[in-house]
Amino acid sequence: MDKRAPLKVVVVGDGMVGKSCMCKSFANKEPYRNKAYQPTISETHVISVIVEWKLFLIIVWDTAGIEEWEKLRSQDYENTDCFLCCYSIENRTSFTNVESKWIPELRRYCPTTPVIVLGMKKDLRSPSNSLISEDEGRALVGRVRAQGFIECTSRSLSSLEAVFIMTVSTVLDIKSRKSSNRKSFSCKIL
Ligand SMILES: Nc1nc2c(ncn2[C@@H]2O[C@H](COP(=O)(O)OP(=O)(O)O)[C@@H](O)[C@H]2O)c(=O)[nH]1
Ligand SMILES: [Mg+2]
Repeated sequence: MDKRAPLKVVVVGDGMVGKSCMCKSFANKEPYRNKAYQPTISETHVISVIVEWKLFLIIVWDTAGIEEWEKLRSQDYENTDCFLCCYSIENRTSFTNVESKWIPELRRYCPTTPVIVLGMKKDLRSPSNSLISEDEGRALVGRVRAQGFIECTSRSLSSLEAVFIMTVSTVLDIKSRKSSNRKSFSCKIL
């Protein structure tokens, strides 16, 4: 196995959308089961994922979603390889905040760093409810020009694995495209 530096991935989005459950479930390789809600200040997890038969390590930074803490959050953004910008499919405010708050904040600090939008808690969708649809998610992603979109649930490790495979693939893809002109896309805060 060749040695490569771990990727830095920062997870943002409104509080209660499921960011911490996703990070903890995938780091511990244990799907989420109902547990008491624990607010996060800032926490990191090391996770591993195999892409194209190679092992990648990712340091995942789980941030606090509280509005007044933007200054604190943005200190975590430096040298980020990819952002995961989360909403919950059962919370429309968290969905609209992706476009009105989170993406503008990420672009302000890190204009060239890739962003993948995640529709969380997809286990809650059923034929009888009218939660935010996958098509609405895709339309949002087109408007904000994010690099990727996927719906997931912390109740299924395979759905979380798909998130981190997409993350690594996005970073590798952009790295290989940018290496020709030697421009860095990871976040530098000046
Ligand atoms: N149904 C469902 N509930 C979830 C899922 N992930 C988290 N939750 C619930 O959402 C609450 C908030 O999750 P948490 O990860 O702490 O959200 P955060 O504030 O974004 O970090 C948890 O206590 C769970 O009850 C999920 O994938 N499916
Ligand atoms: Mg949290």
